Amino acid sequence: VDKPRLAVIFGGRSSEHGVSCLTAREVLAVIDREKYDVQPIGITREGDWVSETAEWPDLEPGTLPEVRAGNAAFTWEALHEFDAVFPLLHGPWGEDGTIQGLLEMANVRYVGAGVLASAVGMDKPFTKTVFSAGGLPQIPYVTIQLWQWKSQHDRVIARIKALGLPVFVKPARAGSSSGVMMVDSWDELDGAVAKAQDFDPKVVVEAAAKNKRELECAVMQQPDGTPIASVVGEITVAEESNHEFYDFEAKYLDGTSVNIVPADISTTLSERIRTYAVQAFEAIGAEGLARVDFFDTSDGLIINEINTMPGFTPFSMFPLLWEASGVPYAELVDRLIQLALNRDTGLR
Ligand code: G1L
Repeated sequence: VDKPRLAVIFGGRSSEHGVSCLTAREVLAVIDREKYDVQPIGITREGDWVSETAEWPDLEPGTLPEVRAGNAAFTWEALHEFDAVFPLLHGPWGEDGTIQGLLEMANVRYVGAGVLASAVGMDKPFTKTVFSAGGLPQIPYVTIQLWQWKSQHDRVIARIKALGLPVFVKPARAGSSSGVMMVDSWDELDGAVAKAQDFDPKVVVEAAAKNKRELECAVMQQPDGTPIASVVGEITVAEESNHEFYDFEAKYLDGTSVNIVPADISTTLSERIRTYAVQAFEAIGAEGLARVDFFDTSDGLIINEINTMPGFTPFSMFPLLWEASGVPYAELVDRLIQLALNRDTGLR
């Protein structure tokens, strides 16, 4: 019997290139080669596609996995030869859905969310619109299109000031935290918006949640398609970090955060989060997996975002949450591959 042929695609032009390579190494290390024929495919920082050997990254201990630019070029036409693709990358501008669109065009099944859910999940204002329609509780916010900032400046400023200080200013579609600023005096607003606009002409300004705890929940589809929620985890700032009130920097900018799994919260709160996480998954039409992030604030529980391409090393929150829910990393990877292989696309 032929084994299913599986491609793992990693690297890419985004700032997450290195993270993607590290993640691919971990995923490739746990895929059962008795069960699947595995082809690693790298994308260089310049955007060139290369076939890697089945043994990639095949490294000296202590060196970092990299895409080997000198290898044979991989051409998109070859994608349809695979039974499933594991796309471990973000679009170059964080505008996701692009790799999924390419895989749709190639008529190949893949792990994770489709074009629409991937793109919605990457776009903060659009996610908020969909979450509102799904009845999920959110923090007040204002979306600024570049043209509004230029031609309706005063009106936009009035709406932002109604949020109250402090506010967070964020590019609408930057995958990571680049271009994100906290504003605690209105004089800083113009500068912060200009900075966010360098990353994306569309910007969101959000009210800052008070006394917040950041809680995360993982969702994965069962073989029958039902999405189920993991235990809940918390992200906290490491004790030794000397950030005073810029917890934000510690958590998002220099990685001094700590994952606590499961979070020390009440069963009531945990159950509400797990229910909302599945609702959020359904609201955006996600497939396969997603991580859903919440803030528990003095004004109540708020949903922050959904990530259809979450951190995925064995030490990232999504795998840790499943590990604590009884699904170890290798099994998680296998379940996601099986979901992709069995996906009923209706078209093929
Ligand atoms: F394919 C999945 F499962 F949908 C998937 C795709 C991408 C899961 C996780 C990721 N994550 C990443 O690619 C990254 C966080 C390593 C960014 Cl490059």
